[in-house]
Amino acid sequence: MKQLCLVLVAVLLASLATVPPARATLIWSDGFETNDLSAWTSADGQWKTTESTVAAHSGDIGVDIIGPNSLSGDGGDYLLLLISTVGYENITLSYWWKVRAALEEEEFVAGKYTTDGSNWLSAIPGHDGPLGISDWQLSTWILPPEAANNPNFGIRFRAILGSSGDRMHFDDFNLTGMPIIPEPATMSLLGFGAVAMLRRRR
Ligand SMILES: [Ca+2]
Ligand SMILES: [Ca+2]
Repeated sequence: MKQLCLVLVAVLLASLATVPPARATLIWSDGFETNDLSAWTSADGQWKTTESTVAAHSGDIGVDIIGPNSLSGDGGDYLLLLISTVGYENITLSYWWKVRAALEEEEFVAGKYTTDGSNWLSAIPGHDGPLGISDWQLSTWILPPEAANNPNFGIRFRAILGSSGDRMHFDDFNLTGMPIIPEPATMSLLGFGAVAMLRRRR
């Protein structure tokens, strides 16, 4: 009987060992190589793809934002993505950006996220003027727990640039998360049974 219990425990441990560790999984990405903004929910005003080695961090194409941007209504030109993160936790957004032509004071391309589809919260870091011309830089947003397993998650970039002398490029957006793995209830019960049997033997 003791041997049977030991075998049971060994089988249980082996089955636990074969459960793969959760890995960051790609939920959504855009490197703009299709030369359009179809991966996004919407893009207005001056948001466009541009095929040029200067505008692309990788491949041939990146997204381009230049002034002047709309100042009507809520003001600015918006690049918007509404996307469900249901089934994922530890949500992270990364992307590359550069300043092609300098931004002055009060000009910006503000990146924000939403967890309810309507209220927008600041992410770190922003792209606020004054900003000098720069090479490609990587931004990584580690989003709060409210962004996880959320059907109303979204990101947006709002551009307020004064003139055609203000310009930025973005490329290689990656939204990742860890798949939420449900508790293996049957396995726990099995383990509990094996331990209970061992205890009874003592
Ligand atoms: Ca690209
Ligand atoms: Ca300007």
